[in-house]
Amino acid sequence: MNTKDYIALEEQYGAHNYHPLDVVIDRAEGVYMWDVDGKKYLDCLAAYSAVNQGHCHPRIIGALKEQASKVTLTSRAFRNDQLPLLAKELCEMTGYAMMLPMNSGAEAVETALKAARKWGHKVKGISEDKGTILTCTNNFSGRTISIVSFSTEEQYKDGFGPFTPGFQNVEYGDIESLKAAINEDTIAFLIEPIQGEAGIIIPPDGYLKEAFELCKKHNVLFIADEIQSGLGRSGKLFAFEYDNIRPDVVIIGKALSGGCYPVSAVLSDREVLGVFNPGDHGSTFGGNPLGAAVARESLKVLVEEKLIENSFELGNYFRAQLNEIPSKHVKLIRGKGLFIGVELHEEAGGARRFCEALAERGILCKETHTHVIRFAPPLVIKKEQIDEALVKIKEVLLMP
Ligand code: IF1
Repeated sequence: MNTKDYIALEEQYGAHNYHPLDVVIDRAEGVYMWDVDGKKYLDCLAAYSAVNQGHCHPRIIGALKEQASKVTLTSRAFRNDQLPLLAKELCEMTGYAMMLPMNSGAEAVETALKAARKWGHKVKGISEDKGTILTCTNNFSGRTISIVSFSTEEQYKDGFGPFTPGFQNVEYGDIESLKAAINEDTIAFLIEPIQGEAGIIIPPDGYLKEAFELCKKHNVLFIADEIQSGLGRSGKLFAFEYDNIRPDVVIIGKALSGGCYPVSAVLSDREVLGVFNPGDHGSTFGGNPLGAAVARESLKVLVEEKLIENSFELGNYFRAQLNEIPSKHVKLIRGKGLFIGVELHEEAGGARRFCEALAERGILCKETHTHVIRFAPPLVIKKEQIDEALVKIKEVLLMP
C-alpha cells in the first residue's frame, strides 16, 4: 500500500467531510511526522493545537500504557482512582473550584452552555422560556447542532436546520455591539479570547477586559472557549491572562490530553457547575480513568517542561523572523505565542497553494479561511527547528 492506495480507500469508504492535504502519516515523534513513503515533515499545525506537548510524548504515552493495563473505563456509575486526582490538579493549576470532564471540545462547549442556561434560570432567575446566550461573529466552537446554530459561517449551517434558539451574535471585538445586545434576559457571553478558525484573530487591546466588566455589571456569565487558545498555545496558560480577567467559565480540550486521547473539561467556581445535580448531565466516557491519567500527565509535561514559557519566547521569535521575509503576498502577521496567522493578500490566490508548496518541502501546516496560513507547531519546538522551517517558509512566501 502506498499514499495513493490509502487515499483511494478513504475516498471510497469514508464520508467526504474533509479536504486534507494528500499526505498519509503513519508515525510521529515530537515536532516531526513521517508519511507512509518515509518522508519526514515538521508539523506546524500540531493537530489544531491538540499536540502541544509534541507527538507521542514518552511520558504521556507511558501514562497511557500504564493506565491502559490497569483499568480504562468504569463509567460514572462507579468511581475511579484517576478522576479525583485530575480534578484536584486541574483546579489547583487553574484556580477554579470545580471541573466537569467530557471528551470532545464540542461536548465541553455544550456542557458549558447547559450549565449557563441552568444557572440563568435557577440562579439569575430568568424564566425558562427566555434567556439568551450571546456569541460572536466568526465564532468556532464545534459542530453539534446547537453550536452551529450560532455559527456565522454559511457552510457550517447549510442543510442542518432547524436550529437551537436562544443564541444571538454580537460583533467580535466591538464593545458597542455587546453593550447593545445585553439585557435582563442575557445569561452568558461565550467568546474565544483568540479566534482560531476565523484566522487567529486577536480582539482590539482592552476589549476583553471591557467585555468582562460589562458582563460583571449585568450579572452575565463570561465563558471563555480556550479549547484551542488555551494550555500554553498563546504563550500563557490561558489567552485571557493577557487581559487580566478571570472568566466565570473556562472550556478546555485538545491539548488537555497532549493529543493522545479525547479529553475536555469545563472549569468554574461552585456557583455555575454547582447547578448540576445527579442525572442532569453526563457522558459514558467523560472522566474515564484512561483519559484522566493521560490528562494528568499532559498537564505535568506542560508545566515541568516549561512549554508555556517556550511558546511565549519562541512565538515572539517566530513572528519576528516571519516579519523579516520580504514577501509581496503577506498582508499581516499576527498571533500570540506559537499561535500564528499569516494573512495573505487576495491577489496571492489563497493560502492553500502555499501550504501545498510547504508540504512538498517537508513543512505541514493548514490554511484557514482561504487567505490565512496558520503556524502552530507543537510547543516542544526548538529555535533550530523554527529556523529550519523558516528557510522553507521563506522560499515559499517568495514564490511568484
Ligand atoms: C475540525 C477549526 C481549529 C475550537 C474551539 C471548540 C472546538 C474547536 C475554539 C471543538 C475545534 C477544530 C475542530 C477541527 C478543526 C479545528 C479548527 F479550524 F475548525 F476551527 F482548530 F481552528 N472550540 N477546532 O477550535 O472541539 O469538538 O473538535 O474537539 O476539523 O472541525 P472538538
